[in-house]
Amino acid sequence: MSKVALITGITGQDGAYLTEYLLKQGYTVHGIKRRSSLINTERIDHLYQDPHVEDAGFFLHYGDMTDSMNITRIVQEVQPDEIYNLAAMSHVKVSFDTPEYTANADGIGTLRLLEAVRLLGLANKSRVYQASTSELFGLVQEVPQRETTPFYPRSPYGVAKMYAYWITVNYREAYHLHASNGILFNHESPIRGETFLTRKVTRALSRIAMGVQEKLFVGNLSGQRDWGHAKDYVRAMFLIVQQDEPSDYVIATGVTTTIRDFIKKAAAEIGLEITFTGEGMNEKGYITAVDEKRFTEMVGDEYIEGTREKIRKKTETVGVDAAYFRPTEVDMLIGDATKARTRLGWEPRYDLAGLIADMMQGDVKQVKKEVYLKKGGFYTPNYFE
Ligand code: NAP
Ligand code: G4F
Repeated sequence: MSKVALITGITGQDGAYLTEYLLKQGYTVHGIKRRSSLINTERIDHLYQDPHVEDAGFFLHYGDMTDSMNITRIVQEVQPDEIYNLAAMSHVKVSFDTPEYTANADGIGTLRLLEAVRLLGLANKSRVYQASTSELFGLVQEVPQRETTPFYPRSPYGVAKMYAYWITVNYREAYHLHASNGILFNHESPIRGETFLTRKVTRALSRIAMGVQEKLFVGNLSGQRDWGHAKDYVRAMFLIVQQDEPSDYVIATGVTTTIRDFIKKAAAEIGLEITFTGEGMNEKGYITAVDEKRFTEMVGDEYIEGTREKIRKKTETVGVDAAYFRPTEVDMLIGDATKARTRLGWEPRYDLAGLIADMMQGDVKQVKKEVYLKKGGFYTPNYFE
């Protein structure tokens, strides 16, 4: 009999990679998706299996973390061996706009799931993974951050996730659930949501290179993040759940990079040199050189003249827009994953260069498709956020 996993947040970045990983391990996977007015299962469509087929191993259920009865019913129906609670309103900036909803879905939602396991008498059967976050460290009290570093969240999202972290620990201690927190630092990929910083950058640079976007607007350029690849991080989730004893683990690369440097590195991946001048709101980024061989290989020679012109005319390519500042910011994150390395034997396979290469390739391909459609006279949306 294959093991049964239930994944909340299955339509998200991590949900998609984890589903793929677990299916490869022979698991039967059940996922909770929200009803939306348009189909939003793009990240998992390649994994879809017709439920009418006899040996189907992948099932989707409608649900929402704000609905206790729904969560309880699904847990009862699925009787999972492992539950990965990945569902969340996961955008830090948006959490300032929707603080109550964020607390409900990200904080109380975790309680709903744990309580379902307890009330259904599944405490000895269903292991729980809780998607905790480096946002818990917020105004960092120690560098680098490890499992023992005190928390100081800096957003409604961070505070909601702090509740979720501690309620997971409490259910472990009170009811002996095999419940663990993965304190994951930022992890990205070609299927990262388009409004998170890395994807916004790789997508915008690809569009700028091919002449379908003029400029990239960002907020705080000096923030620092410890960025890893989501594929490595879902492997860590799985390893955490397989341990005999539940525990909490920091998952990070141990390397931190400023947003400014991320932009420069992503541009360099396609042969563009970006130079920043000025400070604060007046900081601006310009394309100052092009490695034409690299650019031709990665993007195509038909776009080189447009790039040369941007260099000649000193076109502003990156600008700062205060709309992207947060009321309270997390300035710097860098994780120490020694516990995960020693106890789980987990090591990231991607470094930042590998992550950027993967993301830039993904977005150049996407934008080529966009350009192709535009040339064919079809409408393509812009999606600026
Ligand atoms: P994501 O791409 O934003 O995916 C979030 C998922 O949660 C989506 O499937 C979303 O559904 C679902 N969801 C949101 N609200 C829900 C609700 N009320 N009920 C049911 N489902 C809901 O996030 P991710 O990057 O994959 O991250 C996965 C988890 O890890 C999240 O809990 C996040 O907070 C946490 N985390 C992420 C990182 C990171 O760097 N990626 C780091 C640390 C922790 P829709 O598709 O319908 O929106
Ligand atoms: O990509 P971000 O929005 O990610 P953030 O805020 O670090 O949160 C992500 O990682 C957390 C783990 O630490 C997760 F828990 C959370 O769910 C999410 O996945 O922003 C990264 C940095 C911030 O300092 C932000 O202020 O980039 C800065 N930034 C500058 N300009 C921007 C922008 N962020 C976004 N999203 N958009 C901008 O234009």
